[in-house]
Amino acid sequence: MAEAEALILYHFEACSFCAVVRSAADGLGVELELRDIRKNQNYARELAEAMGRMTVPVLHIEGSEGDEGGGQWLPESADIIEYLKQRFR
Ligand SMILES: N[C@@H](CCC(=O)N[C@@H](CS)C(=O)NCC(=O)O)C(=O)O
Repeated sequence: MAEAEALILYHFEACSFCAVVRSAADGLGVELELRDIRKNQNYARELAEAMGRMTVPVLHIEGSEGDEGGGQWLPESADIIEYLKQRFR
């Protein structure tokens, strides 16, 4: 992972799609910063501002190479898992 890169998962505990992503990340040994949108209104606001909707999971890839600010926001559990597998398997 690039030095200043952060992988941030917007999620909430009871969300089954989020659980699948958390479990896949665990299995790959990838540490995600978890932002629970039901426990923290600031996280909910960040997600709404970035995505225009509140569907989780969403992976925010912050500070990646070539990033011109804002990072990349990746929705859809299957796409997030595929991204993690491509990078970390
Ligand atoms: N196809 C999506 C489905 C995600 C989904 O349905 N998430 C639910 C929680 S488990 C959700 O955020 N629902 C609230 C909403 O869409 O506003 C995925 O696989 O990530």
